[in-house]
Amino acid sequence: MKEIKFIHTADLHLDSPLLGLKYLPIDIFKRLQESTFHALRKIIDTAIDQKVDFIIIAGDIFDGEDRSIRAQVRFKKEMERLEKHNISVFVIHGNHDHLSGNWTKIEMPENVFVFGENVEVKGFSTSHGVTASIYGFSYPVRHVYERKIDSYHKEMDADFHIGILHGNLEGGTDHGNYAPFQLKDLMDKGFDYWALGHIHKRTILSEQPPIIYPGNTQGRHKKESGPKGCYIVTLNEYQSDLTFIETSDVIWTTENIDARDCKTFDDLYRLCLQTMDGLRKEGVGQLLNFSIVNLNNEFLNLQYLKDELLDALQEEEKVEDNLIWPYNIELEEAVGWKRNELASESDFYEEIFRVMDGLQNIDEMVASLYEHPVGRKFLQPLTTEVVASVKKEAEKILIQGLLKK
Ligand SMILES: [Mn+2]
Repeated sequence: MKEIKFIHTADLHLDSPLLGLKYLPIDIFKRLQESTFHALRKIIDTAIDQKVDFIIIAGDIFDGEDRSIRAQVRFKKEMERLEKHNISVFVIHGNHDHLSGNWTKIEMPENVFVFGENVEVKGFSTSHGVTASIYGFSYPVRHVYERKIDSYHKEMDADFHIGILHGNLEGGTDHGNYAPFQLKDLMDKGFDYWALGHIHKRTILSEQPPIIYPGNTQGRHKKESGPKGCYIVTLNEYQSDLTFIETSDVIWTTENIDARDCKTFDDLYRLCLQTMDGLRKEGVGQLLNFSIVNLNNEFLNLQYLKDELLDALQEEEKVEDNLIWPYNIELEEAVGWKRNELASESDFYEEIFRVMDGLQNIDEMVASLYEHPVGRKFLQPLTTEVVASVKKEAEKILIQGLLKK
């Protein structure tokens, strides 16, 4: 059977700073500073361990157009490790590490093939004689708005055809509309795989043929949350197989906490600590944003509370594999209200309470939940007490929501 196996990665942004963090202890700062390199090393370890035929890097290897020397040297070392294992690397450069940047050129070893500024094809052959044609181009300048997709054409007689493209799926609004394409453009080329880069959120645009944004390899700010990584791809004549490999050393997380039962600072502090312990994950660090809601109205100065709480939580944290670094706390107070006061003040609320009191068919309303094959396993039996507490809770959510507006 003809088969090839490779790693598809993109947007490594080596040496990128992580944004939105203040006053980090030096050893935590150092770990975060290393995180993009950690991801690179993980990719290379995986390639060697899995004995892949080659690696594709679909642009933005380097974060800045100056391609920091530190980043280039580290990248070169990792490429040399691959060379020792006879693993080739197919590289394109994207909008961040485009070819016109002002960078000091460091020669890469011979197993690294970098695509030029026009779409070109490179041939590859495995030790078993399975062949692939690999297509791509590097950004000559930062802004490439042309439809470069029109220059990709199936060439050469190969077992597999793979396109590499750093560009934007048209219609997405959050990213620079570089080298834009539509899904159909890629489909129509008749390739076996499209290795995309540019969008940092992992996205599978198509499964057959696979058209994939693997996302970046290490989140760099709050919005790039959750695990990040690359794909191991196996293609044969009949099917494709994709395995996601997590490469991020540190992930960005937001955790919601309901503080309605906390009466004192200590209660709140303990609840946060407990939550952090529940989140710990072997071998992965986390940058944590706490979103605390329903905070008791008796807490006065919220800014002070927030600063003190953050300090207290950070105080105990050591740089260990399963580090959790709370970097931000959002506080939202519960809205206080009294039923009879609201009802006498406003006809609208009086009407709501009248309807709530008259509700008889709560069990019908939640029936679909109780019939759900998975959901029902987690539910308490629908006793009179449960019905009453559901009703009470619903009223609370509704009124608090209305009062906040
Ligand atoms: Mn990028």
